[in-house]
Amino acid sequence: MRGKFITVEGGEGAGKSTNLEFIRRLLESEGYQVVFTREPGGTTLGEDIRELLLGHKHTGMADDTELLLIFSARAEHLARKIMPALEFGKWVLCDRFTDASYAYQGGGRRIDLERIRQLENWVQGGLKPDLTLLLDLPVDVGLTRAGARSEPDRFESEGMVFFDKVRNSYLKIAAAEPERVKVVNAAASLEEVQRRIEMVLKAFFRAQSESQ
Ligand code: Z5A
Repeated sequence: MRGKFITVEGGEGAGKSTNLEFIRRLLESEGYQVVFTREPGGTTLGEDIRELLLGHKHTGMADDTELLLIFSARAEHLARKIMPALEFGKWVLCDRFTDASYAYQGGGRRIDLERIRQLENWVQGGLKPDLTLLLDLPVDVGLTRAGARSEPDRFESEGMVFFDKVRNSYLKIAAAEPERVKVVNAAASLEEVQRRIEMVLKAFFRAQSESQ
């Protein structure tokens, strides 16, 4: 049986890295084989593209270039890693996916959403995550958390207005697809965030076993 595809999304400092390991352990404790990966990246070629996107060598790259690089990395990721794993029955846990393109390139950079949809259809051919956890928190809280870390990358160097647009885009996606996208209040304590994540995942596991 085909595996399930779970993605985790959120703005700056939302706690994706902090919670991904927790999610992986929950999936493994249910007996699923998990492939853990990220975007942009996930393959050798994809990680090279990630360096181009996040590094400061190409500051000021055209918005369309950015979008096309992201979807190039995604095409490679799907062909080499995600699809083979799902077809083998493994569960794929991915740190960001196409919702991030709608939020950052669509919302943040104001690229026409229809263009993004065309690329999504071309590259993914109908594949969507089965479940997306959206870690949501006010932009200023996230930036304060993220600010405590190392040198900002090319995206992290954007300002409040950009991240507000990103957050609003993510929330619009969640409102449009409530079955797939589950919003978790990431401004809460880590214990509370993980309690909510666990509730969402347990409900998802139950739905899987009922549908078998
Ligand atoms: N991007 C794009 O534009 N388009 C696309 O299609 C895709 C991506 C796929 C790389 O993402 C960039 O790519 C991203 C968008 C763009 N740009 N940005 N920015 P990334 O996922 O690698 O980078 P990131 O968003 O900066 O994620 P991160 O660095 O891994 O941050 P995080 O995972 O959200 O946060 P964290 O490191 O887990 O937590 C931040 C701090 O908060 C840390 O000190 C934690 O200990 C603390 N924390 C976490 N949770 C809590 C709670 N609950 N309470 C208190 N403190 C907490």
